[in-house]
Amino acid sequence: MSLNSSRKQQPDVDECAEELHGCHPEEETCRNTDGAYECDIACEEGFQFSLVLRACVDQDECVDAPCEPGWECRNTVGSYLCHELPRAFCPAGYKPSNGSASGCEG
Ligand SMILES: [Ca+2]
Repeated sequence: MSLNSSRKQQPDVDECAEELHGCHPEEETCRNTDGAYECDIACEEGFQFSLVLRACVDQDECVDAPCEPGWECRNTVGSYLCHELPRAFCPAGYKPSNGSASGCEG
């Protein structure tokens, strides 16, 4: 039995969750991998570590749709903005709605 095959049979240990990692808590973020773990650069808020670039890059918060309905999300470097969308002018008895084709609902 080779070392490689015996390793595969062992369940992966999450060193990050178990606090078994050697990452520097203030400068690095522990990331569990299959059979090991890695220490990524800890990024400032609004940035995320890119495995491809090995650097902190802007996080696109808009993918999580953080703005209220009727507000448009615009990603910025290090943050994001919510812009209120122009509201439809609706006849009396109707209120603006983003879900309907006319932009109004009863
Ligand atoms: Ca951003």
